[in-house]
Amino acid sequence: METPTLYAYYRSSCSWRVRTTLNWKRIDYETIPISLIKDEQKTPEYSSLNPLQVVPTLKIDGVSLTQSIAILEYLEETRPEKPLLPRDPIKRALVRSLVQAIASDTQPVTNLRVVKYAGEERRDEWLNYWMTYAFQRIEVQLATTAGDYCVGNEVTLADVCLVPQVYNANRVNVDMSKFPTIQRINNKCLELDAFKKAHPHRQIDCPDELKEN
Ligand SMILES: N[C@@H](CCC(=O)N[C@@H](CS)C(=O)NCC(=O)O)C(=O)O
Repeated sequence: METPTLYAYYRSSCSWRVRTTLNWKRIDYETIPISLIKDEQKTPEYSSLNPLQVVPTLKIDGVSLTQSIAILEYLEETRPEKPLLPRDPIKRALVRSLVQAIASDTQPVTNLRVVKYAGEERRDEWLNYWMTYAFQRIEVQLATTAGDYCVGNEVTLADVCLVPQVYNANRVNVDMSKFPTIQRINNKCLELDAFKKAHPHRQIDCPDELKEN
């Protein structure tokens, strides 16, 4: 079987979700960096793989898959070992609710093209506002679902989505002391190899000044 190829940007939270899931499920893959700073997501070559002109794209099983959550669900359905969705339908719904709170309600308003349109001079204030807003609500939701991780004591897709969002929040100085549950879960996930290996600072396209081993 051909090795899957992930088209990704080191700092993209959506790319990080896919990296963590591939690592968690012990799927070997190659990375092809797509620089969002250089607008490489808009080149004709890349657009032919991903007409949405965003990262990530995962080439796997003879197809190019787009949309990180669709990719995570595909990996879960085709590689069910080391599951990231609970068996219990209620818990699954709780996981998917948190996934959407991050992937559908939070990341889109903090995305590069949205921030550019809102105005570069407002960038950090805009990002800080929307991530603080989201975390205030997610922290309350986690009070009813969390154990060691977002939903109970097993790692799920909710954790996979939460960790990159916390990294982004830290970049714009969101006051994370207001969100103790989110912080605790984030720190616990970052002790796990799958999350550590997927960290932006360990990617081949990470600039030298940020790179970690
Ligand atoms: N819903 C998409 C969002 C993809 C997305 O917005 N990716 C960002 C990086 S996290 C991107 O490529 N942004 C480029 C741009 O806005 O031009 C997914 O989950 O894959």
